[in-house]
Amino acid sequence: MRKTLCLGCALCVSLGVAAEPPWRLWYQKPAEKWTEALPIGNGTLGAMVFGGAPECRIQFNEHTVWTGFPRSYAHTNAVAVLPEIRRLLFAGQQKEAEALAMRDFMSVPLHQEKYQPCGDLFVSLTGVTAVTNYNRTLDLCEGVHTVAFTSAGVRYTQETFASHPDNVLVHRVTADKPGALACEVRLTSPHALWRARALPGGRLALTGKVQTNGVAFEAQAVVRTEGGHARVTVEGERLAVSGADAVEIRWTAATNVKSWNALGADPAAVCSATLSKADKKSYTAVRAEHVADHKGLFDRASLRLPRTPASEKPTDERLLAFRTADDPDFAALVFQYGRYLLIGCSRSGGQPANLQGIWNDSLTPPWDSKYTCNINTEMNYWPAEVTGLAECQDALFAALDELMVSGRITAREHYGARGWVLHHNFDLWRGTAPINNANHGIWVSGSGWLALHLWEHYLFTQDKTFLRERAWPVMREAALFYSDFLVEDPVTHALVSTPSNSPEQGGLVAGPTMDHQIIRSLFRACIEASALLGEDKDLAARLRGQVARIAPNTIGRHGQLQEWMADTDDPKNQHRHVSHLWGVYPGCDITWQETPELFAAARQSLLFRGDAATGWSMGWKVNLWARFLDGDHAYTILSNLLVPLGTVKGAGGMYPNLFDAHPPFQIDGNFGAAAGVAEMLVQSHLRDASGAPVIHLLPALPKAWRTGAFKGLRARGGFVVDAEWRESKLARAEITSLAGTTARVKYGDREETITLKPGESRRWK
Ligand code: FUC
Repeated sequence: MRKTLCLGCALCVSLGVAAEPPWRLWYQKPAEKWTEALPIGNGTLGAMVFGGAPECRIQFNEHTVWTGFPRSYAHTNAVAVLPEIRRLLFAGQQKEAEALAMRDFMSVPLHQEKYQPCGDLFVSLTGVTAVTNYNRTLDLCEGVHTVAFTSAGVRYTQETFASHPDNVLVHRVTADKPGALACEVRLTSPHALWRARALPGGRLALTGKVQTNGVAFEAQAVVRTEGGHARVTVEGERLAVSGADAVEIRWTAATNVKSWNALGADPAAVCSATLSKADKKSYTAVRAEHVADHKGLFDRASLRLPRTPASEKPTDERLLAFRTADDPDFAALVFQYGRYLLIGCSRSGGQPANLQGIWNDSLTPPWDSKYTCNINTEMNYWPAEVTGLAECQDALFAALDELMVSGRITAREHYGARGWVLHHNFDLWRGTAPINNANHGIWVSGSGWLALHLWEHYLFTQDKTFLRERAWPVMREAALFYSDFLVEDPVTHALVSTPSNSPEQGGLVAGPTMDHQIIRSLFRACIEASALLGEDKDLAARLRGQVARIAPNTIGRHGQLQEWMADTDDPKNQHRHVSHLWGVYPGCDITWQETPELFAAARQSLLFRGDAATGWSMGWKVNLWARFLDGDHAYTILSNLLVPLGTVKGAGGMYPNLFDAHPPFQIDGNFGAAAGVAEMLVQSHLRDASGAPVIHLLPALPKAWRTGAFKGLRARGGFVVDAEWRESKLARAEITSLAGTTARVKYGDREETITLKPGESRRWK
């Protein structure tokens, strides 16, 4: 792995700008609301640190605390009504088709389950009253949250972090006066069924159940003290510490979930084993291993944009001022925060990032804090490859293996098809059937879209072993489903996807544009993968025959890209979903190079949809405007996202902790924004005539970013790209190959083909 340097190196010196700023969120008062608290996470445990004084609340999550239990959601023999639903749709009887589908075709049960909070750790400092010189900071580089304040002449410091190597949450309080530290520590839970115990030996345990026949959880904490006179006593359900120089609380949590389809694990045993392993290590060792692990991912990419006096403000004030201040560097902070959040909520061995990542304090979270796959889950992973966090997709890829198993049953029972299918949601129990409502729940492209994430991982890394062993089985069976599922449209004779919908627009139809773009892209990827691997030639031949027959993208009477087969788009429709633009981003079914007329029509559709929208929709539009090579428009939308919620009429924004506001909090907008910043700086989705990726440097640089530099962005073909620019012109770029392949490098009108050996770099001036 190539070593990445911080930008405080030669790059910045040559730019005449200061070293890379400290990537941090910081505040001068404790959090009162959850959306002011700051997130830490290791992919299996997540926590929100409030940083209060005298009492600090740390609300925490464990990734498998969900309502429900293992079950199949497939509707046995739903396929019996499929021909009639299709017939009704082709006959223009949408309402009848939806009514029939609601009756006989939907998931059983109709709704999926909810992601749940686990508990809260409270640390109350004794003797702390009036507080001065208060500061709380989340250091994104180290992944450590710090609170410091003074009370009664004593300076208190608290450090909190989530260690991935040790799977523990750690909170350490120190006082600068020996023996001055006294506190009470307790664990609680918002669930109805829970119990906490304090045990001799500085131990706390919390046990609980989400429901009697479902998930049972346990959290265990160990309280360690420093200082010769420190004492820890049991006070009811609490532990009381006195006379300490420092107090450290390490805690972990686990559930009885063995896997998506089995309960029966022993959470107490898992917690004890985790804590006793960590117990052998000093605080310094646990912290150092955590920081090294976190930096190993975080330091891979960096971005430097012009800093101004506004950049120095506390984060909440900076957010409030962004609209009127000159603060281009705020976008760099949001870019790095997006990367930080992905590291915190999606790691190997954990569940993938849900609608709130891994952070949720509510028993009834919005949209159940589950997985919505008609945009949100995919958007969560948009920054992964391009910003050097490919490993964070491991959790998603593991879930795909499981979804494939449950999705095979749905493919069979609902469509009589081979392969696997996922509709617009899944949960911990890997429900894949259509939920909620026929008009938007029957949408068959979740599996196709997510399978393309595996293909993209191959394109970015050129890892053929991954392609063969991980990607191909999932892609192949996803394609197999659509190959069986597509039917001929009686009017155009094209192959169409039916029944389905253009996400949350226009109800159940035959042939939404988005589906065709996704299925076409998946088929093309499978044809290429089959040739690369020398496997499944017959399937590839069949897909080749079908791909040419899938209903094409078409331009409608308003000059727009049609969202459906019929030219029924309403130019006044400003709905948040822009599904038919999938082919522009994240797909590349429509490009300025290959399909300029469709590209122009897609641009027109985006203009009709407008700028203001929910958080994630603006995140998508930043990426789309970057693909339309319009950096200023991308920046306008990004700027509408980087403001306090409520600033732009009808739009999302951010909470004081820079969580994206749909509203309410939904993490996809954070990831859409981070990916959008990267997409403005480098693109690599096009290919040249030989099939080599085109690395397009600064394709959508906004005027607001006159000067800047980035390091470590990734391009397809296995390249790492660094660049700097001055007065809006590329000053220098360095392209390093990890895979030893060829690329066409493009900046403005200048193009050059480079072929590099693995590890070799090429400078561009
Ligand atoms: C879809 C979107 C909503 C929200 C939800 C989780 O229903 O239309 O805006 O993102 O998913």
